[in-house]
Amino acid sequence: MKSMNDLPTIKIWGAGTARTFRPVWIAEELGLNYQHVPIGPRTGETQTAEYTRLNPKQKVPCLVDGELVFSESVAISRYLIARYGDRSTITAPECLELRAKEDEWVCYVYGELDETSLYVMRRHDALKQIFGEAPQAVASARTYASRHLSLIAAHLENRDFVVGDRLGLADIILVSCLDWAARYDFELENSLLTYRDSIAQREAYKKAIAINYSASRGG
Ligand SMILES: N[C@@H](CCC(=O)N[C@@H](CS)C(=O)NCC(=O)O)C(=O)O
Repeated sequence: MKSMNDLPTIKIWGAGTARTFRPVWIAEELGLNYQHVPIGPRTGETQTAEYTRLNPKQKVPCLVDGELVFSESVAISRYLIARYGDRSTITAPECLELRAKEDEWVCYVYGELDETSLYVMRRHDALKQIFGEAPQAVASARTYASRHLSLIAAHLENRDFVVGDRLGLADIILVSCLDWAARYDFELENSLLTYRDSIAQREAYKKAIAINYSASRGG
């Protein structure tokens, strides 16, 4: 738990996007003593020599934990849960079968909703100056995402969490994508809305939203 006297060894770099939200949310769920460095992806702050040494990809988020430095929102999230989580906060499922199911959902939601749909929409609309304007790609990514959102909505009928009966990594990735989809005016089905609204009541979620989106840095 946080102590005002301990200097944080954990630094989470990045703010303003669904990807940067994930590690911040987990750090808040875990009550970690961490320093948040709220650089934005499109502000030039990822291009500095200091940051490029940490993450040559020049992308956010990035995690520093003592000597360990790495990027990728899913990898960072999984690491924080594995290293600092327990049953009183957030943890990976104990049994192999449920861990496999969790992995299936994390890969599915990250691969199909985040990378293949929402980020494609972002690249070829808001970021069209960089990646090129492609209305057809944006429209087809929207249709594609809707189909997968419906499959996920069916899974979440009468369920509070994606896997098992506790908040887990799959929920962190899914809720961050649902928030993103809502910002892109997707009409979320009732089961998705109920699921997301219930998780959004968590104090750690609310705190992470305030921290991650306090300044508009999206990208
Ligand atoms: N797969 C990476 C994606 C990271 C990523 O693309 N981050 C964006 C912001 S959401 C970024 O830093 N973009 C800046 C750039 O591409 O130059 C993850 O999940 O962390």
